[in-house]
Amino acid sequence: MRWNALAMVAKANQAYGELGGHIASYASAADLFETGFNHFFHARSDAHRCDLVFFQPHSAPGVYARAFLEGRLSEEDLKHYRQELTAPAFTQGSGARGLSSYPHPYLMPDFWQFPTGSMGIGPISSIYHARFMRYLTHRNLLDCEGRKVWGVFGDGEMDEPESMSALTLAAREKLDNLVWVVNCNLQRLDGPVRGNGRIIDELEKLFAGAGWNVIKLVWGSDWDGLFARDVSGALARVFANTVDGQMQTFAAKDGRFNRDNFFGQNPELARLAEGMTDEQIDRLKRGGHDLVKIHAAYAAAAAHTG
Ligand SMILES: Cc1ncc(C[n+]2csc(CCOP(=O)(O)OP(=O)(O)O)c2C)c(N)n1
Ligand SMILES: [Mg+2]
Repeated sequence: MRWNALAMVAKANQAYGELGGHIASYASAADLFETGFNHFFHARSDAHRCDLVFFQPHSAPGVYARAFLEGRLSEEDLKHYRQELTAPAFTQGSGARGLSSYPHPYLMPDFWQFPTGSMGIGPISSIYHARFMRYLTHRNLLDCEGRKVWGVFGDGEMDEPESMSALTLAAREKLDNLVWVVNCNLQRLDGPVRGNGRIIDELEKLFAGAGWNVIKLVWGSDWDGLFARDVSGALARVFANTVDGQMQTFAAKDGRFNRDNFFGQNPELARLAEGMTDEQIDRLKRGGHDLVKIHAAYAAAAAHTG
C-alpha cells in the first residue's frame, strides 16, 4: 500500500508536474491507519451502524491504495489521482472517475464520509459529531452506543485554531466515544513542527489540561529491554532533553552515528548499547511504527470510559 500510494503520486506528477500529492505523509501514518482499518474501524453492517472516521487529508493516497487492493478502485481510477474528471474526453472512455486530492464526500460520495482537506476542519467536526451522537442516544432518537468517532490527524495540524478550540467541550461532555490519533512525526510541510521543543510533551499538556485521557505511544517494542536495564533512568533523562530537531537528525542517521552521538552522551548510556550491533541500533523503532504497540494503545483508548 505504501508502494502504490507513492507510485500513484509519482505517476500523476509525471503526467502533470503541478499536481503535488504528499508522498511522505501516508508513509509515516501507514501503520496507524492500517491498525485502525484491520482491527478497530467498524464498517456499516447489520450488526453495527458504523464508526465515523476522519482521515488526515493529505494521507488520502494510502486510503486509495488500500481500496485498490480491496478491489474497490480500479487501476484506471488510480491513474486519475487528483484528476477527478468524468467527461469521456478526459478519461478516454476508460470509465475512470478520478480520485480527489483530499477526502471529499461531494466529489466522491460513495467513498468519503467527511471533508478534512482544510486542516483543523476534521478535528473540530469530529468533536461535534461525537457530541451529536450522544445527544441522539440520550434523547432516544437513535441508539449510537458502541459507535465511535475516530480521527487520525497530524502534529502540524494541531497548530490550527480549529483543532484546539473545542477540546474542553469534548471533556466536559465526557465524549469517550471519540478517539484522536495524532501522528507526531515531528514534521510538517515547511519543516520540523517544533525544532527547539518537544511536540509530544506540548500536546500532552494541552490535551491533559483540557481534560482528555492522553496515551503517549513513543517507543517501539525493541526499546523495552533497554528501558528495563536502565535502572537509574539515564535513558528517560536524555530523551527528556532531546528536542525534536535533534530527534530528526538521529532518525535520519545510521546506527554508528546513534551509538556515538546518542548513546555516547554519557558512560551509563554507552553501557546500555554495548550488547547491540550498529544494525540493531539502526532498527530501533518509534512506537508509531510498531503494530503491537499501536494496537495496545488503540485498545486502551477505545476502552476508556468517562
Ligand atoms: C488550513 C490549511 N492550511 C494549510 C494546508 C496545507 N497543508 C497540507 S499538509 C500540511 C502540513 C501538515 O503537517 P502535519 O499535520 O504534521 O502532517 P504530516 O504530513 O506531517 O503527517 C499543510 C500545511 C492545509 N491543507 N490546510
Ligand atoms: Mg507531521
